[in-house]
Amino acid sequence: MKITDAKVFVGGPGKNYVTLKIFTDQGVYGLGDATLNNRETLPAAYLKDYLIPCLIGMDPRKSEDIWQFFYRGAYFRGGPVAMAAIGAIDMALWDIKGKIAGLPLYQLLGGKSRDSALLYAHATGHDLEDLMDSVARYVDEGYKAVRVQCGIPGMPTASYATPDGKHADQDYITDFSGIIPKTEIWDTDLYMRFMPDALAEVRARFGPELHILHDVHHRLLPREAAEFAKAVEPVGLFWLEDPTPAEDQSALRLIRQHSTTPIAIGEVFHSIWQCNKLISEELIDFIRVAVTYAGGITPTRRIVDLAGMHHVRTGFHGAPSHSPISMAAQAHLNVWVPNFGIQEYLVLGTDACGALFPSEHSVKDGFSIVSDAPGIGVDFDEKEAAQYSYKPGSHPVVRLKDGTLWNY
Ligand code: CS2
Ligand code: MG
Repeated sequence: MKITDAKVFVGGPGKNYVTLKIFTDQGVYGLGDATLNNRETLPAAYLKDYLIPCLIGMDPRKSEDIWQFFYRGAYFRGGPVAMAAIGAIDMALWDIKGKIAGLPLYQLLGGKSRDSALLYAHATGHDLEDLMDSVARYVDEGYKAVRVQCGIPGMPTASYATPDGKHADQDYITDFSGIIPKTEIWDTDLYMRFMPDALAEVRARFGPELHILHDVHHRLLPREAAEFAKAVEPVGLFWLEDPTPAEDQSALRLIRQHSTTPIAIGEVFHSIWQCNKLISEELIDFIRVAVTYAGGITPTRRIVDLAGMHHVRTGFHGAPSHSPISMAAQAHLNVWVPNFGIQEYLVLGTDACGALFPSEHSVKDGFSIVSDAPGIGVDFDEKEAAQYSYKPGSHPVVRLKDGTLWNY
C-alpha cells in the first residue's frame, strides 16, 4: 500500500482550519487537522514544502515509523508549527488504518473504557449577572461542567474570554480584522479581589454538583497563583487552568505547597518533554495537550500513559480553533483513555461545520458520543471547502496599565 498524494486546505466557516487529506493507491484516504490558531499558514507551508514530498510513496500503515521519520529525522526538531503538521499526518494515517481495518479509532486504541465522555462548555459574562445567565444556559442544555470566565469591574478593557456583549459560543479568540493585534489591559489586583468571590457566587447559585472550571490564562506570577489557588479552595473547583506560565516549571511547586486546588496545564505544549516534569513530579492534576499541537495520536497516547502513572488525568484542549477532525480524534481517545478527566467542547457537531466536515459524532446532555464509523469518522467536503480561503487574524496582546507587555 502506498501514499499517492496529499493536499492541504486552509479555511472554514469563520475559521482558518488547516485540513490535510492523504490519498492512497487503494482508494482509501485519511484526514488530519494541522490548525495552529492565528499561525495557520505555517503548518500548511511546512506540510507542502517539507513533509508531503517525502510522504509520497510511503506505506501509510507504518504510522509509527513515519512519525519518527518526520520528528526524529528533522535536525531542528519540534516546535508548534512542525508538530501541528506532523500531527495532521499522524491523524490521517490512523484514519486510514481504521478504514482499512473497518474499525473506529477507539477500537484500535484498546476499545471503550466508558460509553461517553464528560464535556465542559464555556460560560462567559461581561459582568456577574451576565455570567450567571450564560452558566444557566449550559446547565439547562444538560452540561454537568462549565468553565466560568467573567469581566472584572474597573478593568479598562474586556479581559480574557469576556468580550463586550459576546458569549462563549461566538469566536472571541480570533480578531479577523487583520494581523496587527488589539491590546487588552490587565490588572492583577482587580482580578485577585474580584474573581474568587465571583466563583463563590457561581457555586452558591448553582449548588454543589456543577463542575466549575476556571482559566487564569497564564496571567499570575507563581506567588499570586498560589494565593489564588488557596483562596478558591472553598469553591471546590474541578480545575484551575494555567495559573502561571509553565515555562519555569519548578514554580508550580509553590502552588502545590499552598493549595489542594486541582491544576490543569498544557494547552500550548507540543512535546512529551514539556509534560514530563509536571507529570512525573505530580505538580499538576490534568494534562491539557491537544492531539494537533502534540503531534498527533501517536505521541498523545504516550503522554496520557505517562500521566496515568502519576494520577494525572486528561483534559484535552478543545478551543474553537480545532477542526472537527482533531476534536473527533480526541473524542475517540476520550472513550478509551483509562485516566480520562474531561474534554473542553466548543465545536464537534455544530451546524456551522457540519456541511464541511460531515460526521455522526454527537453530544447529548453534556457528554460526547463517538460514532462507530471506521477511522476518525469525519469526512471533508471539498466542494464546500472551495468557498473558503485564509483570512488574516490575530489574538490580542495584553499589557499592564503602565504599558508593560504581559502574558496572553
Ligand atoms: C483557552 C484557549 O480554551 C482555552 O482554554 O485558553 O481558548 C486559548 O485562548 C486559545 O486556544 C488561543 O488560541
Ligand atoms: Mg486555556
